[in-house]
Amino acid sequence: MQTHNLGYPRIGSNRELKKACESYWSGKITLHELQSVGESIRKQNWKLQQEVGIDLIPSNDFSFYDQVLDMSLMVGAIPDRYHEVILQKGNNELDLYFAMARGYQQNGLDITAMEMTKWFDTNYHYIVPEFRKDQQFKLFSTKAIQEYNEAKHTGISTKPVLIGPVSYLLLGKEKESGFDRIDLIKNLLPVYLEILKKLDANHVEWVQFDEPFLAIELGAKEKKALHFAYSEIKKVFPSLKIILANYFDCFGENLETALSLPVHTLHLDLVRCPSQLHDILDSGKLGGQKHLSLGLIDGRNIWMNDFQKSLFYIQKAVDQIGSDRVWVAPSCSLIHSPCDLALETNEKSLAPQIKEWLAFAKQKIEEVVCLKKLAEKDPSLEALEQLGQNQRAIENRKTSTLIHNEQVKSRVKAINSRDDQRQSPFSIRQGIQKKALDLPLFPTTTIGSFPQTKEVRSWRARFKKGDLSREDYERLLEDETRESIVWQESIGMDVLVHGEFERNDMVEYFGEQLAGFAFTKNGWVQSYGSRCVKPPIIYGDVHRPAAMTVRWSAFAQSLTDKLVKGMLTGPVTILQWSFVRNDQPRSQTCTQIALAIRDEVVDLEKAGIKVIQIDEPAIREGLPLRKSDWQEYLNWAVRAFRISASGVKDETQIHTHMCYSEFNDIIQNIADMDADVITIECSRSQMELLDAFGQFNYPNEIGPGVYDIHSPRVPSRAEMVDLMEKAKEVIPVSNLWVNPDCGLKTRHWEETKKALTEMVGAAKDLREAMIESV
Ligand code: THG
Ligand code: ZN
Repeated sequence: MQTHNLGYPRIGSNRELKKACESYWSGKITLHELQSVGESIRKQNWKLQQEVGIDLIPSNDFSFYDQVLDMSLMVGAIPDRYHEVILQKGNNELDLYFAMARGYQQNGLDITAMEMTKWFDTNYHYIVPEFRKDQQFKLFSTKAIQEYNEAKHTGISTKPVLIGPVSYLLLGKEKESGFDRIDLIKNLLPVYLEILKKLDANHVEWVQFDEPFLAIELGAKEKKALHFAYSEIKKVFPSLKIILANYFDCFGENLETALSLPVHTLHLDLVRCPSQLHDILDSGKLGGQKHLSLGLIDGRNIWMNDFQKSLFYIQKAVDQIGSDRVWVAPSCSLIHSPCDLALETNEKSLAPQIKEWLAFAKQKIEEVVCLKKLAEKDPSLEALEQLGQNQRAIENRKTSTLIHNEQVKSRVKAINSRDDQRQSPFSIRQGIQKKALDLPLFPTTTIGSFPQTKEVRSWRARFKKGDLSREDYERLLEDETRESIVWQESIGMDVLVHGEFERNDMVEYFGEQLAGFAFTKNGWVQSYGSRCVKPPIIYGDVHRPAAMTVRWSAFAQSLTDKLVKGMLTGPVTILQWSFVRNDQPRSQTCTQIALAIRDEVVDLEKAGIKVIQIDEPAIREGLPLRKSDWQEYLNWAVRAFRISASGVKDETQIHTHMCYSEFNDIIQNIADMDADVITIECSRSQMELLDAFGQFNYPNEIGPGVYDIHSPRVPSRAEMVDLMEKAKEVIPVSNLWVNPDCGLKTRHWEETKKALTEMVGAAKDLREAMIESV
């Protein structure tokens, strides 16, 4: 039996890489200094895994920005618009790479970044490869080979990790019509062979190919491409040992395809799909050669492994195929885990009793090694002791009084069919709200957050450190809020927001105030590029001990006669962006959060807030990978939102907000959420998205984002009028709102003020045009 790891977090346990990249981008350190930070992180990760005792350690799992972009650079899939950058930057590969990731505005060039999208059902975003009809590939960057050699110099023979050629193509996007990107496999494969040839020349023994699309329904063409690619590789490199990794779900209907590929080892995610071990062993199709890598340690969550359960699976595999053909591993790459639990020493945010139940990346690889030791014939006393400790912690978690709250459980049980219904249907509510709120046509609003300036961040940092008293901190926040309210009034905004200056992350902020949540000081996980999130940990039954946002919303409302919108994060998004307990179904946890948010909504209404937004940007990304599992998820997710929104009177207007377009396939479910108003992102797709809403006859009100907040560019009044004119063609005028397409937290005040002033002007123009046309 052997152990291996699929990938180690590269951001650094103190976010060294994030800091180095951002310093390099702002010109504070040199390229050379950045390179040496990368080198030191790689070395540390290799050494750490070696010391823990991992048999086969990955390389090329490091990345300065994203592993898919790394692959694009390796196979030379560089969109034409970056050729100017190559000319300016000579052969500086990393600057080209960052230009592709972040765009390039220098020396008279203004080149847009490549698109970014979610990596399967994670909160990690990758850079989408762009393909053209006549796409050519050629070996460009030799990163995988360099890193393999670098590790070898430190005395470690690593296993380079590459995104498999089929998944790499499927991850990309066709940038023109008239071809199917999977057909590019013939062009692409020779470059993969070239990479392998160079690795082979350096005596590589193992290569890991990630083909996570094996967890999703594949067509005949994709299956054929898999056969083609891996047969060719086998032909050219008959003795190369390939580990083919699938993760995040079952092989399912792709199992036969996977079993028929000429690879040395298949990696299975036994956390997401434990039943597949049985399916494979009993299929009779594994043959007498193939090895199995058992992904037993959860790479997507922070809970300690249940050794006894894992040993059961290991034993089963060993019994049937023999110990020599079994690997023990994490379920997927550990980039989705925080780095090191040992850094969490603050007992206030993470109680020692809870910490005892957790494992971060470093602890997870220790678990992998410990499982191997325990599965050996005569485990050492030390290993047995660890097993005992593990069992005690698992038992203690099952029975802990910290987790279970009977009141919460019985409240969930008592939910009835009226609790997820507003008092009247929308058609009636709309009239009541029009009267109660007295808004003009094309009402203007924003999504909630205003710029979080350096000052605002520094107040919070000082307050958290204890360098600023609570009174002083709150006074500063009140001043900032007052200023924002006065300014919104001055430009004639219709529905104001308080600005959310008191908040850090939109999930963390609520997690910090809800019972059943714990948090870390340093549990960072990469979200995209240098950006990280610190997901809260939901360990127990969730409830809301006290009002969370009422103080700030009520304060803001007290400053103005205009409407101030209350701002909440919805239950599905809180669930999706947290580490969720694994001892009950996610739907159960989501319902508990929904009740807590419902309490907040009701309290906001009591405090005189008449418009309340419950953000659900993550509802789409929570979709299971396989379409056949969608409906079940959508049923409970939509119900959770409705529970959170339905405790109020008809005249209270509930808004929701979603980012990232692509709603076409779930539009019925979005309508079923029954929010009175939905604001959506669609300025980048020039209102294409609205066609879906129009064709569907979306019944409720909509605010199609009229400008892209992801760029500092100030949009003109005329172009926003234009976009709304397009919206008018598909949505009734009485249902339309005017707003930007997302929160303004990451923008600066200067461009925010200009853009919103233009936006309010655009709404005015639209109203005047309506009067003239009567
Ligand atoms: N919160 C959470 N998850 C998310 C988002 C979020 N996932 C999807 C999307 N938004 C990801 N986008 C971002 C955008 C910015 C940052 C992180 C994820 C970001 N992070 C700061 C950083 O890395 O410097 C740290 C934030 C902090 O100090 O708390 O800017 O909004 N949960
Ligand atoms: Zn958004």
